[in-house]
Amino acid sequence: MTFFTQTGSFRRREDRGKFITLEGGEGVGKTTNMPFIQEYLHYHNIPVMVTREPGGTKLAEKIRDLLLDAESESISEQAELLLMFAARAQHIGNVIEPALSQGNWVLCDRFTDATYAYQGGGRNMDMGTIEWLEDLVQGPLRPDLTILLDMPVEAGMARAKKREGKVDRFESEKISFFERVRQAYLRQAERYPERIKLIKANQSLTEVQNAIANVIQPLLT
Ligand code: T5A
Repeated sequence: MTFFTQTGSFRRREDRGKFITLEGGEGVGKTTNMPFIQEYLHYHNIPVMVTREPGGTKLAEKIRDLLLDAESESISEQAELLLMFAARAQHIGNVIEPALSQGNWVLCDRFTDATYAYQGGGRNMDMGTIEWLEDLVQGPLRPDLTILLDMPVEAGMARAKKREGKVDRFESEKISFFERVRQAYLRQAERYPERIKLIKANQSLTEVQNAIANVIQPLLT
């Protein structure tokens, strides 16, 4: 996935921008749909900054490299969790909050729901600890909208495998890990039905993108 953080050449708005996150398991189509959402917002004359987690700043991208490196020394679950939130703290302070407060919208490929899914679900870590870190690092910041792309794990992994490139540290986990990730995402969606909108990812790209446009549309008014 190519990392890019960019703002459109639009007039700044007086209001605070909206924060949209895109979530889902491996190969569900997050990276594929980011440019579509960006263009959809541009079409509606909305200045948008596109970013990702872990990552989004120079330091956070270095943390990402450490976390995804399949050949690194074994990383403890606690270290993994804390590195995710360390990267997030940098990202929020240096990129997300400044953009939102200047009236830009922020579109982020994964955010804290991924921590609930991968560290909470996949690694079976304590959800209360994740909540505590979420409050510590984010304060009141939560996405205005989270688009959760969902499909059966094996189908998503088959899609992901078709892509070129090395398998990262997470992608080398067992299928049972990704089943737990998926279930944790679905529980998050049940817990926050107003914020998290579930979209079936195993439909044609056009159908997925129509569904995405439908869930973004109410934010535009
Ligand atoms: N992580 C992250 C944590 O553990 N905790 C955290 O808190 C955070 C923030 C990051 C890793 O870090 C972990 C989770 C991740 O393992 P990543 O690169 O952000 O890694 O995430 P990946 O899941 O690895 O991203 P992928 O690139 O694998 O999946 P995508 O982006 O969902 O899938 P995409 O868009 O590349 O699509 C896969 C293939 O499917 C095709 C595409 O063309 C592509 O070939 N495709 C479709 N084909 C048919 N029909 C459709 N509708 C299609 N949509 C896409």
